[in-house]
Amino acid sequence: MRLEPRQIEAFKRNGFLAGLPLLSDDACTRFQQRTEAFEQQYPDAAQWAFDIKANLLFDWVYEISVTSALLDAVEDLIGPNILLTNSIFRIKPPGSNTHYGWHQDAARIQVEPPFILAYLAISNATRANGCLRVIPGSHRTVEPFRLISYACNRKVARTIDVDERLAVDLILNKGEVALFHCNTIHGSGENLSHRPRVALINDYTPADARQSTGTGSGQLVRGVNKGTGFMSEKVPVGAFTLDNILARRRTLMRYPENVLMGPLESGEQPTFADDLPQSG
Ligand SMILES: O=C(O)CCC(=O)C(=O)O
Repeated sequence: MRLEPRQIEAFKRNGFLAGLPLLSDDACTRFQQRTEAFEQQYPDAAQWAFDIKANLLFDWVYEISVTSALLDAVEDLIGPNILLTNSIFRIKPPGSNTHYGWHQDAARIQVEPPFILAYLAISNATRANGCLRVIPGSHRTVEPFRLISYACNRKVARTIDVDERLAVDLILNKGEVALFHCNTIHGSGENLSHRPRVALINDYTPADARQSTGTGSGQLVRGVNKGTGFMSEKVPVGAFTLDNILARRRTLMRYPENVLMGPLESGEQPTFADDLPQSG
């Protein structure tokens, strides 16, 4: 599915494009069922396995992320050589107070040319369940931020000064996708509804991009990667296998400075959460 010139212009102007019907109902339902089955089977692992680079762990995350209609839209914004550099689950259970303060994803490590994010609405995203909110036009500059502690021993940036009156709610139907620039200020509130809000958020990076700090890595999902900036990652075979967990671990040890984990302090060793499944 190709974007129209007016949609590309709107993205350039506002830093986001919402409401693109790119995923089938079936694909979303299967995805949600697999998510729930994994949470039931591995309740402890879900916290880290659904976080950084889940696309290296689960073949079904990789598969939904390379849906051709979705990649067509991504290609229209960042060009033909595309890396999937991250997938994270963002699930807000009914009534949960999970919320995300205002931030820009490329605040700590800048990426040039910039990457884009795709919010895949696996369930409807509404005001009541804490849909994504964005500040139009905020993608042009990186704003001052502070660091806060986050799950899995991570630190994340939070933008200091945001005029919330400008915020736009990205209300989406199940199967719709919102695309936004890596510097678009965004955040979201609590889930006050009685249903889960389920989303997958993917980063798509031009293969010739470079990071301001460290070396990034990603799976080539379209075109070619000459390896000038981002290193190539393997495609997972199966879901949550030992091979996949070890491959993710090797990647995060070798290229620890990614936009989610941020730059290492001098002498700091990379840390990230994982665990090996217990053998029967
Ligand atoms: O899922 C959301 O509403 C926002 C998530 C987000 O911005 C993040 O994880 O950085």
